[in-house]
Amino acid sequence: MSLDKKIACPLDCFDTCQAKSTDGVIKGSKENSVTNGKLCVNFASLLKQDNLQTSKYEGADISLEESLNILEEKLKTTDANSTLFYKGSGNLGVMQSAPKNFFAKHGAVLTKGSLCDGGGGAGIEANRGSVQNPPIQDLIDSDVIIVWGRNFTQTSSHMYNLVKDKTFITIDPIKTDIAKKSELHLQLNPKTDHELALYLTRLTFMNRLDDEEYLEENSEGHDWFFDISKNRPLVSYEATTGVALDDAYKLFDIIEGKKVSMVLGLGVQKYFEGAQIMRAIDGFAMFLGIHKQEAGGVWYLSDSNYGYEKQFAHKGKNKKVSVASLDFGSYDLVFIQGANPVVSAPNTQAVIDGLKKSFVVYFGTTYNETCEYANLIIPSSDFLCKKDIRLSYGHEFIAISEVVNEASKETISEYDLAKYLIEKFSYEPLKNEDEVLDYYENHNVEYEKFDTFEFIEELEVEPLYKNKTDDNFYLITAKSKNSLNSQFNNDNHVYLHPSVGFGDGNEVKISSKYGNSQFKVKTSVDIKENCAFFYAGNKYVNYLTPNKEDEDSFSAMYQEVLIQIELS
Ligand SMILES: Nc1nc2c(c(=O)[nH]1)N[C@H]1C(S)=C(S)[C@@H](COP(=O)(O)OP(=O)(O)OC[C@H]3O[C@@H](n4cnc5c(=O)[nH]c(N)nc54)[C@H](O)[C@@H]3O)O[C@H]1N2
Ligand SMILES: Nc1nc2c(c(=O)[nH]1)N[C@H]1C(S)=C(S)[C@@H](COP(=O)(O)OP(=O)(O)OC[C@H]3O[C@@H](n4cnc5c(=O)[nH]c(N)nc54)[C@H](O)[C@@H]3O)O[C@H]1N2
Ligand code: SF4
Ligand SMILES: [Mo]
Repeated sequence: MSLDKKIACPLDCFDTCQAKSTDGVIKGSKENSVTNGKLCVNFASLLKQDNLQTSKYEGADISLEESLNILEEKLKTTDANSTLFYKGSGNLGVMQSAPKNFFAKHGAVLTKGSLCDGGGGAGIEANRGSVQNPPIQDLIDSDVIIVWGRNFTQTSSHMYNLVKDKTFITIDPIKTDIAKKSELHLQLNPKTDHELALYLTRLTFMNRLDDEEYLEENSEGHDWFFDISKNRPLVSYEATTGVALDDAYKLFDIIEGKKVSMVLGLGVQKYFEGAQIMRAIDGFAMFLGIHKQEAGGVWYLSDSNYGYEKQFAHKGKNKKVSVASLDFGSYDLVFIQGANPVVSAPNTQAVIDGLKKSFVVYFGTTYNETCEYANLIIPSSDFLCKKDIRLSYGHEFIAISEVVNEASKETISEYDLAKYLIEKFSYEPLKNEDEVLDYYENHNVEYEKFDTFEFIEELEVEPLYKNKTDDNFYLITAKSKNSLNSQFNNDNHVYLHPSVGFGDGNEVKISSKYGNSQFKVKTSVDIKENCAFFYAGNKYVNYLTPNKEDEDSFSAMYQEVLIQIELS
């Protein structure tokens, strides 16, 4: 008789799929209603991937034992204040947090903020106290879904599958796949989402769709928020957002009397004032009464740890630096786990210059671009060899991983590496692995609607369009179906609308005030004329992006930039 083993997809993705292995054959689980028996192309790539099998020191193969000795020695001879722990999201299992426990106890410098959803999360938290998604059934039970700054069909294909027959409205500068399936596409100018939210709030009032009594009882500051929306004539909103009044009215024709959901993504918040922009959008949703319905609601990247006690938490007085603006070069020892900052972090040139100045330890599963600058490489055991649990930022289900394959003796899991170091330094031991996993498996988190919704009462957002000329472009990046951030199949093209004067195959030099790089052009009518589009994971796009933090959450703001394009 065959025995199924559970496998959680470890990839950084809303869907958090549950797979299973039966006699060595891996398939999506049918018991998990979001996975519903299917896995995706990125999971297939993950299974086929060439994983690191040997440690390397200054380019030469060494044994795991030797590499751990070098690591220990380096940690002992380097001032903890000059040691940086940097963790990415290559694997989102809960056990990935074990090494941070060691580095926290060691007194190393840690990071704060995010390369991902930080600004938007700070905005929702300011409005509602926490970033939690409603139960997935509420999405399934809604009639109309407004997809706002999210590449819904690509970045959460399983969640999309559950609702694919609904009526969609998409708000995105790019004609994405979901925009093409939508009854209405508002192809707004980048970084005008807060203005569109105010414009729509105004129209909500004009259409008498707001509920004064509900707002009085459940929120604070709605009158202020409404006042801001009244400060400008509708035609001025039309001009800056690029959304015609007729189209804005259409939105209300579609949603009137319907149960409405909003599915929000990263696109709206990749800017300096990302939190304020998100507060305005979420404020519009509240003004419209989305939270008062028995179905529907607002979905973003929820805080997947919400309601859980962090099992590897250590309360230390560690210095924390912004992940968006840190300088690798100011540390003597940099430990990088599950990340590829040379491609994924902002300002690639600054990342490379910094890494060259310090002793870099890379702990990961694959040889990526960052490994080129690593002095020591330690191979992590791959996900099929590790016990783990994945919490989800898309929906409320968790996924479980059992050990399917035996790990090679030359690789080590995150938990075992942390345990090893903690023993060597005689720090307080980690919680037992099974105890940690049991906790997550058995702890239920309920969705709690907010107590009081706090509207943003003043908005101060510096528009990018102020400095936009006919000669420069907005920079847009979005995830690709065939890659997971910098993992798997990278596409290094720049995509431009055919009307802007560059042809397919043209070689161009693109520059911003942060740097420049060469790209090959592909044209597409799906790209708004004033935008240059790149897939996340493009090896060169982050030469152009700012290594600066947003105003609220120490997080990256990849799109707070205008770029110039010339033939090279
Ligand atoms: N296949 C696949 N799935 C993934 C990932 C992957 O790499 N590949 N990555 C995972 C990760 S790490 C994350 S964080 C999530 C993110 O998933 P999403 O939230 O979908 O993030 P993005 O694809 O970055 O951007 C979403 C959309 O925002 C639009 N956009 C850009 N600028 C603006 C703007 O100013 N206003 C508006 N309204 N829209 C704008 C873009 O055109 C894009 O369609 O996806 C996860 N899922
Ligand atoms: N311009 C631009 N830049 C972006 C984005 C964007 O939209 N535009 N998106 C941003 C977002 S949303 C995110 S989340 C970040 C992601 O940025 P990162 O967190 O740096 O993610 P990746 O670049 O995918 O690199 C992950 C690495 O983790 C390693 N890995 C995989 N599995 C394991 C494991 O089990 N253990 C260990 N130790 N290592 C493992 C792999 O070798 C892989 O190279 O990128 C951000 N960068
Ligand atoms: S959709 Fe996301 S969670 Fe599901 S298998 Fe693909 S990458 Fe993994
Ligand atoms: Mo992300």
